[in-house]
Formats: sequence, structure tokens, C-alpha cells
Amino acid sequence: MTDVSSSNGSPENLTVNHFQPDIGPEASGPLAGAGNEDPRHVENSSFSGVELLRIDHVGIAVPDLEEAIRFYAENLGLRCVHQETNDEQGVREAMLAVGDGTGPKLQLLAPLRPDSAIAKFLGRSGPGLQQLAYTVADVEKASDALRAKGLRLLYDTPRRGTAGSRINFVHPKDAGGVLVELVEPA
Ligand code: CMX
Repeated sequence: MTDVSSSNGSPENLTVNHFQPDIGPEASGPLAGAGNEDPRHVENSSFSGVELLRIDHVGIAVPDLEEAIRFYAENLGLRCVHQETNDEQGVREAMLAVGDGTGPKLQLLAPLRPDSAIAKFLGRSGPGLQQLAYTVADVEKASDALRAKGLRLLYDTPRRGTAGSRINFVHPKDAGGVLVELVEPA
């Protein structure tokens, strides 16, 4: 884990520059110029309004839900604690608990339809990490705060996510290549 609170010229401080080669010197947007900032100047106050509480889950796209549940149970000992179909999102999904189950979950996402986001992802990238989800207390407030920073949210208003939660997403192109989900639990 990189500590960006120190700025002593040690190699770990270069982490902040990892976005730069892909962005280019002429780029604009939320990640542009990130490497020019002294990490000590990235203050929590600049994130007021977004208020991420914790990592909620990591989403993995899989072609076959049952096979993936079996794989994670047999090889990593993960327990399936929830399954559902979300027709609007075009997925069949399972939530897997890690260890005592109190931390972030692993979400397995299998496509319901060929035109779904997960089917497109599998077609383009194959199975693998598809999203990183954060828990928020108020998804509208967090979305508004991110919009105010110039990031594109996928939905104008929150949609239904796992177990009746309310969700929205930041487009991966505005979040360093990561599809970021905001989850307000039911
Ligand atoms: N992670 C990182 N990059 C991604 C991505 C992902 N999950 N999905 C697409 N991209 C990239 C593509 O690689 C592509 O990059 P290049 O242009 O460099 O090739 C670019 O984004 C494509 O952007 P787009 O034309 O807007 O893309 P898509 O039609 O593929 O849609 C997205 C992408 C994120 C808008 C779509 O997947 C979406 O709406 N996701 C949100 C809904 C969702 O994921 N539902 C399933 C999960 C439900 C749940 O969690 O409950």
C-alpha cells in the first residue's frame, strides 16, 4: 500500500504519476496533472460531499455463475451469501464473503443477455475485474459531488442494485480506467 502522505522523494511517491503516461501533457480532466501535485496537498477537505465509507465489493465478470461460485468455494474457500437476478442491469449475480464476512465482498456478475454491460465486457476483455464499488450513505449526494468535480456519472438518477441498494457509476474513462460503483445500501 503506498503512503502518499509522505513526500521524501522515495520511489513510492512515484505512484501519483502512474496515470500520466496515458493522459499526456495536453490532457484535461480530473486526472490531468495529478503528478504535479505534492501528495501532502491532497487534503481530505477537497473530497467533502463524496464521503466514501468503505470498499463495498469488487465485481468480477464471469461467463457462468454456478461454475464461478464453485471455483471460488473450492479454491479460495469463499462462501456464497447472496444470489439474485437484476433484470435492469442484465445480470445474474452472487455475493461471496471473504473470511468472517465483515469486509468487502466479491461480486460475481454473469450476463443475462448478449446486449448487457457484462456481456459486452466479457466480449471485449474476457472474464476478470469489472468494477470497484464503494459504500456511500447517500448516493445522490455522492454523485452530485463527483459531477461537480467534472466526472461523468452514468445515470441521472440512482438505479436499483444488489439487495435493494441504490447505485450509480462513474464512467471508467473518468476514473483512471476503473468502473467505479457507488452503493447506498437498502
Ligand atoms: N472497466 C474499465 N474500462 C471499461 C469497462 C470497465 N468495466 N467497461 C468499458 N470500459 C472501457 C472500454 O475498454 C473502452 O475503452 P477504449 O475506448 O479505450 O477501448 C471504453 O470503456 C468504452 O466506453 P463506452 O463506449 O462508453 O463503453 P461500453 O458500451 O462498453 O460501456 C460502461 C461501458 C461502463 C458505460 C457500461 O459497462 C456500463 O453501463 N456499466 C454500468 C452498468 C454495469 O456495469 N452493470 C453490471 C453490474 C451491475 C451491478 O454492479 O449491480
